[in-house]
Amino acid sequence: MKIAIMGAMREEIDPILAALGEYTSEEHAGNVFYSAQYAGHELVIAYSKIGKVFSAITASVMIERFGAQALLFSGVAGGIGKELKIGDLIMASALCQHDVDITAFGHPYGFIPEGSVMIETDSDLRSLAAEIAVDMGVELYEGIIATGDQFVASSERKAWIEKTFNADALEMEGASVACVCHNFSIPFFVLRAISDTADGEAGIDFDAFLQSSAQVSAKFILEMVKRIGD
Ligand code: 4EZ
Repeated sequence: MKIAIMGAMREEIDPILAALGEYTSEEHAGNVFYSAQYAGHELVIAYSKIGKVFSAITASVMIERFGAQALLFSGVAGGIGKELKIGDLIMASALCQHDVDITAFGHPYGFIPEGSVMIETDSDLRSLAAEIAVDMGVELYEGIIATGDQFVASSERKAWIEKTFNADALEMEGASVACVCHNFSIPFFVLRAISDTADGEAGIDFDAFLQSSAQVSAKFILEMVKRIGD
């Protein structure tokens, strides 16, 4: 099976490339796409750059040009719920765009006509992840991830996102990648390790924990690749 692994930042895919050792690379549409064989699968790996637009381009290219049949996102996120600590893993049950606002027309926050506020991730990939978490002896949270083109570093904005979408974590690419995969009917999975808690300290924490949390997420994603199709 051809599996896409994507991150937003170089730091989010570097641990994956390091684990693979050997890969080829090819430039297209402003990204570098790495190809490798791993655990009996063909992989295409890339980081998109930050935000919904860049991540939508990258996911689309992975599917349309590279023939990805499933997509796994690995990266870091800001934690919302009190139980989520820096370094903890959360998989998205569903994702939404917290910065979409056409409420002037009576629509709910996050809604775009002919779309839906929430897009669910693939339930088979979620079940597989839950099994792997047990086997690895790591705690894996599951919840709603809210995406927007903002680095959230404010308790007020964070509280609004939690209240409005019942979200557990927030980041800047998940929902756009979900939208692409949903529209191409490609099963997808979004995993994030917490790098900060999206409050006044978020910038400082993010810089301090980006690498270590990205590594936690990448390690788990590689375990998933090993067990896809078992
Ligand atoms: C976006 N990613 C952060 C990119 C930050 C700095 C140059 C994840 C993330 C995040 N996104 C971690 N913490 C976040 C937060 N508090 N708000 C938004 O996906 C780029």
